[in-house]
Amino acid sequence: MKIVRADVIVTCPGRNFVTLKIVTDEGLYGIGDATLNGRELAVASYLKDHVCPTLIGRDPGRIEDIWQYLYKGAYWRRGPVTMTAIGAVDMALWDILGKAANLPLYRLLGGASRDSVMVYGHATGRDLPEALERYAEHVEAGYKAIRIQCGIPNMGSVYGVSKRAGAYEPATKGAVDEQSWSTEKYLDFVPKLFEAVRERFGFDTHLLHDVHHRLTPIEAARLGKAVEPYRLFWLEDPTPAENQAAFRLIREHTVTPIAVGEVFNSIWDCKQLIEEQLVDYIRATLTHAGGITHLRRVADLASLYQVRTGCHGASDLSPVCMGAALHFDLWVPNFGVQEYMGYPEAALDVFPHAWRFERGVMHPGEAPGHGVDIDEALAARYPYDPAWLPVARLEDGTLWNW
Ligand code: EZ4
Ligand code: CO
Repeated sequence: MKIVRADVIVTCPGRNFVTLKIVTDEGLYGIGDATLNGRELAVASYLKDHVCPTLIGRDPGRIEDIWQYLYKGAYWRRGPVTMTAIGAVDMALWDILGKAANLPLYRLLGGASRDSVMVYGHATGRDLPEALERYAEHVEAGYKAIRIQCGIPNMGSVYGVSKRAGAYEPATKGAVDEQSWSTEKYLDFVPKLFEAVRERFGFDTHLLHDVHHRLTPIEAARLGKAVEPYRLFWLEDPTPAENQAAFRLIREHTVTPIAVGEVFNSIWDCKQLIEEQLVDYIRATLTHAGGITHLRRVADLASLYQVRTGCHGASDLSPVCMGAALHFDLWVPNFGVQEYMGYPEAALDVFPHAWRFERGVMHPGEAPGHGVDIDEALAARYPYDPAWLPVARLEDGTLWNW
C-alpha cells in the first residue's frame, strides 16, 4: 500500500478544526485531527507545505518510521505546531491500519482494559447558584466526574466562564478578550465553592477544578492544603509547568491530587514531573502530543510511577481526536479519566462518528480504525473563521497567565 494524497481540510462548524486526510492507492484513507486552538493555520501550513509532500509514495503501515522521520528529520524538534502536525499524521496512519486490518483501533493497541471510559463534564456558572445548578444537571445526566468553574465575586471576567450563554468557548471573534485576574479574590472564594458542592451533593461524584496556570507554587500549595477536606479528584494546572521542579513545592504541602499537561507536546515536558511523582494525572493528548505513537510512550513512563492519564478533551480538540482518544483510553492500563465537553451540532454532522456517550461514560465503538470520518462537502460549507484565545491581566494591568 502507498500514500497517494495528503490533504488539509480547515472548517468551522461552530468552531475551527483542522483535519488531515491521508489517501492510499488502495482507496483506503485515514484522518487525523490537527487543531491547535487560535493557531490553526500555522499547523495547516506546516502540514501542507512541509509534511504532506514528504508522505507521498510511503507505505502507510510504517507508522513508527514515519513518526521518527517527521520528528528527527525536521531537525527542529518538538513544539506545539510540529507535534500537532505529527500527531495528525500518526492518528491518520493508525486509522488506515485499523481499516486495513478491519479492527477497531483499541484492539490494535492490545484490546480493552475496561468496559467503558469515564469522562468528566464541565459545570460552569457566573455565580455560585448557577454553578451549582449546572453541577446538578450533570449529576442528573449521570456524570460520575464533574469539573466546576465559577465567576469570582467582585472580579471581572474569569477563566471558564463564557460571556455568552451556552457551551463554554474561550476563543472570540474580532478582538482578543482581555480578562482580569485577582489571585487574592480567587483564593478567598474557591474553598467556599467546593464546600458548597460537597454540602449539596455529598461525595458521590468526583470533583475537579482547573486553576489554568494562575497561581505561583506557594499559592497553589496553600490552595491544595485548604481544600483537602473536599477531596478533589484533581486540581488542574495549579501553576505553569515550564519549570517542572516548581511542583516539588506544591507536593511538599498538600495531598490534593494534581493534574498537569494539556499544553504539553512531548514526553520531555513531563519527564521530571512523572519521575519525581510530582503529579497524579498527565493531561497530554493525542492531537497535541505526537499522536498514539508518542502518547503511549508517555503513558508507559507514567505507569512506572502510578501516574494516570487524564487526556485533554476540550471542544477545541475535534471529534476525530475524541474518537482516537477513546480508543486509547479504553486500552491504556493506567487510565484516569477523559475530558468531554460535547460539540456543536454542526461539528457532529461534519464528523460522523462511532463513539457514543451514555450516563457519564463513553465508548469508541467497533468501527475499524478510530471510527470517525469527515463529510468534506458539508465541511466546505463552514469556511475558516479566525478566533482568538483570551489573555489575562492582573487588576493593575500586568499581563498574567491565561
Ligand atoms: O482552556 O483547550 O481543561 N481544559 C482547558 C481548556 C483550555 C482550552 C484552550 O484552547 O483548560 O478548556
Ligand atoms: Co485545563
